[in-house]
Amino acid sequence: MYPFQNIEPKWQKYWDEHKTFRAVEDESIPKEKRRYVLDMFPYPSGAGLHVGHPEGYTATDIYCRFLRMKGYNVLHPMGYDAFGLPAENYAIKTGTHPATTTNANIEHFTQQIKALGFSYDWDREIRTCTPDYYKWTQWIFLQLFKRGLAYEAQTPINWCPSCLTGLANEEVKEGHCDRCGAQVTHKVIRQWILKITAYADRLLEDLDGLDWPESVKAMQRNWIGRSEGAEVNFTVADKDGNPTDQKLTVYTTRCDTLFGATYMVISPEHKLVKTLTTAEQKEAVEKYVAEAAKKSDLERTDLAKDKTGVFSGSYAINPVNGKLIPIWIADYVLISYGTGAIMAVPAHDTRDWDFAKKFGLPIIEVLKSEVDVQKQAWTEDGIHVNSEFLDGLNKKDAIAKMLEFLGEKGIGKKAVNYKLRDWVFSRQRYWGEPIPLVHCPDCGIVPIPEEELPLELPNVKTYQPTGTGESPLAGIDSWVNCKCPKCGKDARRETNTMPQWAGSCWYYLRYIDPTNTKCFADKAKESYWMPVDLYVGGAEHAVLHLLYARFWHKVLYDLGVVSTKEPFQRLINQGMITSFAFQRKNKSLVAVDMVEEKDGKFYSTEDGEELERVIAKMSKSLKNVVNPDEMIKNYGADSVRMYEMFMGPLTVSKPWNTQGLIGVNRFLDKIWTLSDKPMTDVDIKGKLDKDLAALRKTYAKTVKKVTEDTNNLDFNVAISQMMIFVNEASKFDSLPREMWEGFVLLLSPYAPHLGEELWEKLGHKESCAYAKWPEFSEEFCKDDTKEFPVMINGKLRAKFEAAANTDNATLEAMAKETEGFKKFTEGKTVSKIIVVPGKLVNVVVK
Ligand code: ANZ
Ligand code: ZN
Repeated sequence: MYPFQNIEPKWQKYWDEHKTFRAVEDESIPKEKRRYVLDMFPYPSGAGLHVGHPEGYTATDIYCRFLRMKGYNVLHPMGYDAFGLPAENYAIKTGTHPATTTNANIEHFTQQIKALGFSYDWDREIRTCTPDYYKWTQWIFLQLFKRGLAYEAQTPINWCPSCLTGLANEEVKEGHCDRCGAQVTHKVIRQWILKITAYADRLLEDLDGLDWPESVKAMQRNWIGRSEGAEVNFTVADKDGNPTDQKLTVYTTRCDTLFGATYMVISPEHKLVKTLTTAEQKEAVEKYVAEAAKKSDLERTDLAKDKTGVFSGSYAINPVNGKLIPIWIADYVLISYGTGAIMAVPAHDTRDWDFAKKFGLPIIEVLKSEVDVQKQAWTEDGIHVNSEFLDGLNKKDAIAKMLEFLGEKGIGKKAVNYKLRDWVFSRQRYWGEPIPLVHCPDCGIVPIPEEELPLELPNVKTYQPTGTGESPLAGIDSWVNCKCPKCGKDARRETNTMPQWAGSCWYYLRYIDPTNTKCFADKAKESYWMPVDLYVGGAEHAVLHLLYARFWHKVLYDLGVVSTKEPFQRLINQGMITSFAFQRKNKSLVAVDMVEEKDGKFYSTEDGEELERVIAKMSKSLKNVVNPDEMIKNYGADSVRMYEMFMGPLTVSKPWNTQGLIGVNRFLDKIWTLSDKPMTDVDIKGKLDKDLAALRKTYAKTVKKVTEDTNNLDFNVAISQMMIFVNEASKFDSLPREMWEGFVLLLSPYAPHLGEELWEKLGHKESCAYAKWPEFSEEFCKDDTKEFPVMINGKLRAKFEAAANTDNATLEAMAKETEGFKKFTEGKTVSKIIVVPGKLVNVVVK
């Protein structure tokens, strides 16, 4: 076994001491020869590195090493997303300061990451929880505040009763806390909110220019959810059916169905609920409103849920036909979308139809339907009917005509709505960036002067959230009580902190200039490197981090402090690394330590049931979590790196199989053995004997393929090609030195420790990190071809070109395709074709 235990630490030390991968802003290198390659930085959890981390990190590392050897100036940094709840929850349990836990975890992570030999510029390491970093997170917040993009509001927000904190919409998955799984409730508390909706259109439009997976772009588009429709004002009627001054405005995407609007619905939170409720309905309405408040949005909008509602007692006038239509209150209409009120068209909307059926409201067909709308809703397109001036028109024309009608009457206009909500940005927790604002009884909310940043997180005695909507910081009087920066009178600090997303919204900018004390990044350096050319990370960040970071970046762009509209030009999502588990007939999974293998079959050690091996997520309970440390210890970092790249294409999900890792380790062993062969000084571009010429061809193909595949991030394919070369080279007693050097360089981004060691063994005094990437004439890739004569009855009648080693059947077929063959056999019978392999084709005709 090759001595990776010695080689790997040796080169890691070398790179560290020589700062081999330090990136310098060398102005003589033109923009097109610079690359910024970014990894999603990890949250330093107590569990340490997962095998999923090195997957993306190895991919970018290979790519960066390749680029450097191709003469690019490469920025490739690493850091830690270090604020977050786990450290704080641990602090609650043990009293250990979150900073202590976080720093210990970071030490562990760093040691693990360094053991994999990644070519990061460690001088640029950042941690989002250090004051010199979050000083700038706070600074950016103040810029948002000063531009009116951060505002305070008492709003019902998603509240996790277990984490005791407010959550952003993005942190709620199907009504549950994304972090702990508890059912999310609503709570009205004072919040800081960022106006991401002000950027909705730009966040949408600029997606088009990004080289991102279509799936991620689609998720962002859906999340932003731009909807084009109309706002229509209905006049509320008095009890005699006469118009009043009161207006009710609805949002609809189908104003063309107005003739089919048979009732209206307002949300239970709508501000007109009180006004519209008549004395007779008061009791029922109040009861209903109280019930609705207890439900989550999910429960309320679930299509399958039984519709509930209550009549307000009031009517509105349908503007197109003057008919009186009842106004209902129902919780399937959300206050947070559109105007919180709708016109219901039960014939053509499923929710409205369910509701109308339940409460006996009229259903009027206005789109020619292929079903009986009294029996079910028709929600597809149809020509307009029962709609007077719209009859016979299609959807597009009818909408246009209706908009014209509404415009003329001054009762409606085009409107755009978004699903995207403003970002609830404050957290009632300790371990985050303090929000740098002061509440002054006279001056209101006053930002802390920028030169006083960072506003440092004070030490607290207890980390327990108060649960009242105040963070643990609220308990430290000495910190909370302060002087107003504007008038100097007694004031109080804001005690909410920022969410974990804040630090990761702009970390890629800090890497550019991590120690700058004057600004978050020097402008010249920023434009030297930005935008990020390649960003690799997990697919789970499609709408959270990747949307927030784009938003902040655009704000910074508007401030003129960054030079690009978008932060991440190209994005790649790595596939998930899964594992195996074992399944019983009843589909329940058995932990791997309860399984024994006999003759390739698997059995439960408990009861002997035969089990099926299936692919499953790694989980503690299935005991199938792969520990990267153990793998590095047993097989070496180069093997782990190369195996993770060899498992399959970068972007697909694939199961870990230690047997595969062992195979890759043997491959590296074989390379080590090869390096002991005598190296000759043959000129590999000159004339070679047959065997060496064949090896040269494989080498030429290997240079070509590994170059292309590495550039395209098709690492598994590149590794296969290296394996082909090594197999062939192993058959030789000696190797041309030039060829071996070239191969070592091709290998070095993949197995950098072994690469460096073999490079040194070849007599080089310097690291191969910046050695010139091998090139080799494509001429030599070609298979040797030769000319095959076609003899017909002993006479030369045709010739064709084919590879020398072409098989007989192919040669015969090719001979038959020649003009000469066709001409001289026409009208005759071919009685025999004899192929002399590698020489000629003989044809006998009669
Ligand atoms: C009449 C109508 C007729 C509608 C029809 C649909 C089909 P998107 O595309 O998602 O924007 N709506 C409006 N505000 C709502 C709210 N706050 N809560 C629940 N539903 C609301 O959906 C817009 C449509 O959803 C609107 O168009 C409205 O119903 C409903 F055949 O108006 B429509
Ligand atoms: Zn003041």
